[in-house]
Amino acid sequence: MPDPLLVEAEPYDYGFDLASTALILIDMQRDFVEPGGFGETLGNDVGMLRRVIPPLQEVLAAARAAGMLVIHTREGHKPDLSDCPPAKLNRGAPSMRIGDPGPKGRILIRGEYGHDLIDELKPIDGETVIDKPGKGSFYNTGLQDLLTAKGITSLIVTGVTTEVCVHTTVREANDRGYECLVLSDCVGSYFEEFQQYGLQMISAQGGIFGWVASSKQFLEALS
Ligand code: C5J
Repeated sequence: MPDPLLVEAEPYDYGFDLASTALILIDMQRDFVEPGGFGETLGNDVGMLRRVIPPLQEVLAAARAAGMLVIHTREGHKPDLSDCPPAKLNRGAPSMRIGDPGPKGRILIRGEYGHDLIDELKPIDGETVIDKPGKGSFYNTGLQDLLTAKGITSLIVTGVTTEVCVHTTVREANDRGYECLVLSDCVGSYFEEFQQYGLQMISAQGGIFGWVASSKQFLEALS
């Protein structure tokens, strides 16, 4: 067994090997990072999330070059909304609800233009796209079976938003025994303070949910 690669991280170095580690990109969808989608209907400035795109492009290219398993997720629902609980549908006071017609198609509905992944981070052949109805990537999806089949025990976590789908996924993964490294500049929030506290919550208390490092620190370990 080769020595693990080491990333300088909080709260301490994160060790991983390429064969048992996957890069996961959470919900880099037009509905969250472009105007006219779900994120904006909730009153958010989607520009806040776009800053993750350049570092995430670099990480994605490096992970592909290293032969790592790459997984993308998309949050969204069936056109008949049968997988969207009323509690989710009716929550808050958005200008448009899930399923309503928007400038990029029906909000957060599978098959619609806005639901799809942004052009800058499109999957390539062989990469899995997990469609998820919830905030977490494990709930009601085939993610765990896929990771088990591929022998994956560690996850490099990126995507949006830090305190919602990224956090929920990291918590779900941590409870299932996966070792998660969250890349601080490759996850984004509409709220600056949630970004800071969201990251601190992961690595605090000796790494209660996992580790946090920058994309630069991760790329240094890969090189
Ligand atoms: C949200 C997500 N924020 N992908 N979804 O509703 O974080």
